[in-house]
Amino acid sequence: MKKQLKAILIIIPLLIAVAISLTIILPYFKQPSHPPPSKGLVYIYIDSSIYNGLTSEIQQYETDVNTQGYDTQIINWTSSNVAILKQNLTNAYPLGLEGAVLIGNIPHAIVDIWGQYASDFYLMDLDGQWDDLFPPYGMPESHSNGTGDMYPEIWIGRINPSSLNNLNHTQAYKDYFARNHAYRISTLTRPHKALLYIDDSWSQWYDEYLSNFTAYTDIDCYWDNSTTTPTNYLNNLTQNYEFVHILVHSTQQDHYFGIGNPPSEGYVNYVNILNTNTAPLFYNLFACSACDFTSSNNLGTQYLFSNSSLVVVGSTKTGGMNMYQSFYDELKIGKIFGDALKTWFRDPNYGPYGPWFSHQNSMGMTILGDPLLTIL
Ligand SMILES: [Ca+2]
Ligand SMILES: [Ca+2]
Repeated sequence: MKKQLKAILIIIPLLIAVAISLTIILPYFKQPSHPPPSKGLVYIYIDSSIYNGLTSEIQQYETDVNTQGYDTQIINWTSSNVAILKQNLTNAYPLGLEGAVLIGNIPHAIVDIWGQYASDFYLMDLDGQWDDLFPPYGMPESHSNGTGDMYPEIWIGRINPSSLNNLNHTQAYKDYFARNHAYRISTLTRPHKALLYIDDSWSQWYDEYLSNFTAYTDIDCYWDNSTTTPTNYLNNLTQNYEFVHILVHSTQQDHYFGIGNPPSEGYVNYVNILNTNTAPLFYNLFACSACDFTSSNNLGTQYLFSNSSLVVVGSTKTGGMNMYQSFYDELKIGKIFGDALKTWFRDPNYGPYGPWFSHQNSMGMTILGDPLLTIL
């Protein structure tokens, strides 16, 4: 018995020691878990003249986009030639390019299709044909399928405060990237609530707009003609909304409320946006030319570099996103802004194959801000 007891007393600690050792050692022999497949490739172009001042911001941004699941490439860009930029994007498409973020003065195309305007759609449609047929050369007048189609293959977003003469550009970049990171790590948040603001010319269809705004269930909708005024709108911009969609007449620098020119209810201009303590994070401006980023102090850029703003969707020309369910259906399920806009372009009611009026209204669509963000 004594021998047996001795043996047990020796074996038990031995077994315990082996068990402890195995729990420490075994994990090292486990098959490494596979990382999730990449969501694709994102090119981050940065204007070489501002790169050195923003290296830590760009590094953080790239890390955040990697964390989101994308492969990235930072491209220190010097050329002012938009054709070279487009070739660069076209070359990357077979490598899995999903889209590009353009930071600073990265070239843009001017097209001459239903007016002359800056077109980021030109950079998004990589396999369609854009023909420059008539002088002045340098502005395509014709968009066709070519050997591909007229749909966008990739998305584009611009982060560039340089059209504004009323704030410090370096600080504007730093603030933008700080809040972009803050949003991504959930230290910048808003209640999941939206403002739908419909001025007089569109108010009769308010119920359709409201039903198309599918990304939100909690929506404050203003559509009564005498309620929708500059003062009321600016006051609403200080409220704690996550998203604002506005339908209002506009130029690059002024929203026109009411009817006529001068507008019966007055203006909201870029100075008003600059001086308002805006709270929302995201804007969709159905407001002609408000996102013409080539125009000094354009409204879209002013919204983007105000307070907490992260993304402004709008048009560089007349039009914008009129009916919009396909866009908001995508945002609702957590798609990024870039993909949501790409899907909207494929909606048979809008985009390049839609009826001519919707088609021409969609040609100037652009994203100011980070196209990789989601509302979820
Ligand atoms: Ca295409
Ligand atoms: Ca009104």
